[in-house]
Amino acid sequence: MLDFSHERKKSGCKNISCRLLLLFLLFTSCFGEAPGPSQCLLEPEHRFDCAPEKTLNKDECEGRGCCYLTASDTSDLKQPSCYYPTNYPSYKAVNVTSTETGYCATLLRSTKTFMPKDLMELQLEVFFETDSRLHFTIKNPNENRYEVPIETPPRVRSQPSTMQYDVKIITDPFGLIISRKSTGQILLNTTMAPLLFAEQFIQISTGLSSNFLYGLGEHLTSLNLDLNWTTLTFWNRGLVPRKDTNMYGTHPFYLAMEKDGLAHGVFLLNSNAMDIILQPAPALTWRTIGGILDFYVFLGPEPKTVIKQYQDVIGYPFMPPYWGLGFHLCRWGYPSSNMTREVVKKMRDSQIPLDVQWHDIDYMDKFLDFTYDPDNYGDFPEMVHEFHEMGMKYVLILEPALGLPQPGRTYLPYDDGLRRGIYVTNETGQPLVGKVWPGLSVFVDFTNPEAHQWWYEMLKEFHDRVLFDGVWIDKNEPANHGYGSVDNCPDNTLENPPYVPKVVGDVLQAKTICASSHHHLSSHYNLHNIYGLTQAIASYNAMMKITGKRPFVISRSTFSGHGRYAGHWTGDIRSTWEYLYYSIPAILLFNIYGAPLVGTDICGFLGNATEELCVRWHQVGAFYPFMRNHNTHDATAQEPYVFSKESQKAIRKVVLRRYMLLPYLYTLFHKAHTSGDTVARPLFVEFPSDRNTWTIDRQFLWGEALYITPVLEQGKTEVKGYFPSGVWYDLVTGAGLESKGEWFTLPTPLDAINTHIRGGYIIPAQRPGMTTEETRKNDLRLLVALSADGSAQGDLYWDDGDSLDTYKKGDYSMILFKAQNKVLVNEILHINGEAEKLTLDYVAVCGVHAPPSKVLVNGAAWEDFKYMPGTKLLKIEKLSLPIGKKFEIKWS
Ligand code: MIG
Repeated sequence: MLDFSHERKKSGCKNISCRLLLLFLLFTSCFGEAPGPSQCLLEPEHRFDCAPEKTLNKDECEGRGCCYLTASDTSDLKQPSCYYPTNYPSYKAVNVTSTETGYCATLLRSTKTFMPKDLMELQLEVFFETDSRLHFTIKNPNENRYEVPIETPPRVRSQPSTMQYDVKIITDPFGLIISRKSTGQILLNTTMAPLLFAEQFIQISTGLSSNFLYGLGEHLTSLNLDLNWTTLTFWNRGLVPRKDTNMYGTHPFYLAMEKDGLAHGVFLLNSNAMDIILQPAPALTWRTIGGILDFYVFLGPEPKTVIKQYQDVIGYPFMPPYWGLGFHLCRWGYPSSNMTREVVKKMRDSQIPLDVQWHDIDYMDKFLDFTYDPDNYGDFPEMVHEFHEMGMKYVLILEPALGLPQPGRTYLPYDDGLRRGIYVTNETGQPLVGKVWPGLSVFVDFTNPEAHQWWYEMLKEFHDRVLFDGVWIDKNEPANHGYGSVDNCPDNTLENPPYVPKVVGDVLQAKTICASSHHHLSSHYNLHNIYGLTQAIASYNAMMKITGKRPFVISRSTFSGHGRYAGHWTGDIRSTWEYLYYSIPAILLFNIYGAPLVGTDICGFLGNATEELCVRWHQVGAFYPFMRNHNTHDATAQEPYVFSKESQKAIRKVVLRRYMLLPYLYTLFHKAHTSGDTVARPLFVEFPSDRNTWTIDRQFLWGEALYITPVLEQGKTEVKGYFPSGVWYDLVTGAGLESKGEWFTLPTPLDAINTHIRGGYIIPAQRPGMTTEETRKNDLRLLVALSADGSAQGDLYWDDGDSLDTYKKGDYSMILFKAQNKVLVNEILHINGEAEKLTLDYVAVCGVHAPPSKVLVNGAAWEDFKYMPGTKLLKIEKLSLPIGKKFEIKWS
């Protein structure tokens, strides 16, 4: 939830006023003194940029007390030409004291930096929150600065003896060194470069434990980040994703591998415009232009636990409705309700499952929220009703910007919002006016509780007319088609800060609203990056209240903690093979950020997708946690049915495979929701001690057990895939692949994608139907993948699929499956409701080495089994065993 009260957490430090102390410090160091040669003797990769805001010549650089390199010295590297000497003045820690929860110290600076308004006094507080979570803040003790208003856990003191970390405070110059007790590995070391903390410029650097770093999205990157002088910029922006630009979302969290396969994570809870600079030392610099330094360090020690510990702070993901995991279809440019009906009809005729039909802005009347086009969508409510009759759901788009009423027309939502004062305002206190789809538009301020109430009422009133099931919130960076506002922005330090992160367009106002515009909680300058999050929270809560069911919200803009309320799609990607590849790291990273319901537009959004690309993209997309095909209005159609019969067949095959696996996928979402697990999972998260996995991002897992190896290149009918040590069974044939941690070349014709079950696991599955509603009524299947020693296990979470808090209320079933010594049994941990109707029909056991002569089901001989000697697959059929009653299946 948003913390509207905006109260600061109480400081654990006694209010030691350090002003007195300041008097005793001698201001002897002289600003502008050139450093001596020895202080400039630093390896190129250890040089930290002393000219972040502009290029400096030698005199200017040395004038600010830094070391200068001529162009020829820097030509071969991307290292900075002006960098800090080793003795660049920083802060000094005084009054370092132990407190009830950690440490406390005052940080004093005696020499001003090149940035205006240095804070000469700061307060450091270190909190030992849990054994594996350390929290520290650096802020102004004399005046409150903006802090991100998201709810974070209360501070509980850890027992020092069980703490996994050691904290060292270096006093002069000030630095913090955090290390892992068990190995001595340094995890965070801020002594590599000076700390700067000015009114609008805060910078702190750390060394990194290895070159393997993950996170810091949203950016278009591979899974592990490139440390060769990379700048990652955070200022949410609606822009076609490109490398090296700020994008839709902000997640200032990274996970880092340590040399021995252990992992830790660091989260900077700060929502101001920011650059994070990676350099090959390896080192990282956070450079933000507001707020405070609010850091969390997670000790893991496994990647899995790091991710969970991060989510302990930002919140676990919401539980999506079951239908949300089905196939979704959308495009910009459905001209009418009748044409949309056609689309659904053609999908049905093609026998490809479809759960959710969507609409883009086409349904709206003059692009206004909460309206529909009376001419082309006059029977809009009826259309939605028909989709429901077919067992489908319906999702529509909404914008955070409201059009001003056209002359001579009224637009009640706007009037109501105006009356209630829920718009972002400008310098003069009037609603700020920008330009978006409807033309002149105002922006809803979702940091205002009144706006949440208004949003709920508007959605409710519209929902009374049109029974939509979910909402798609777009352009909530927020996007403005112009710069700042139609009345320009004032000239002040928020609009033109002394340092502007490397945003596209060079200014903060680029394609968004004025930085100094006002929100209920603070300035847009501070709140910009959480705009999408606040709209997601409002939408989630509104839908929950309206439907009384689990909300389904998909948002373009995101911030840390987003996954608690909504999912995400990765925006306006191009229909190219390159973007198909980038979709994999993108979905894996959002899973690491605790927002597992994520996908990219299947076949790509911009440009014309070729048939081959589209088939391959559906194959990958069938394994996105959120699966939607969406397209822009001026590209050629890419709904599955527009393609040849063979291509449709290939797409049908993979969508059916997804539907078959939904019980497993749903169980993974339950685990994400209740314990901060990932759904789509990078290989290294499961196999951290196998270094080969650390860079694998063309293959990925669902949970622990399902491994996906797609073709991502044009014209290829085979693919090279890495398989960690163990046995992996082909999901289709059941054939085992034994790996010692090797690369294999897998034949993969156009109608195939490789899916393997990891030996040792059991996957619950179901006979697929044309919708999730239909599928959920079908018999269950168990896919048993025996490990080398002949054992396996898995589980199933099941409930009604859309009620709120089923887990909390006990309205669910949780069933374990275990195979060992040629016996498969279930163990009923909890049974309630829907699962009582489910029956198990079919069991496939992979890795049965000797042909069984008999099968016993609950002690009685069973005739319906087949053994395939070639693949060592045992199929046991026609079981019809109630899943909620104990069973035992034996083969020998
Ligand atoms: O300015 O609503 O990312 O999915 O189709 C473009 C039209 C606005 C951007 C979204 C895209 C959507 C489009 N929107």
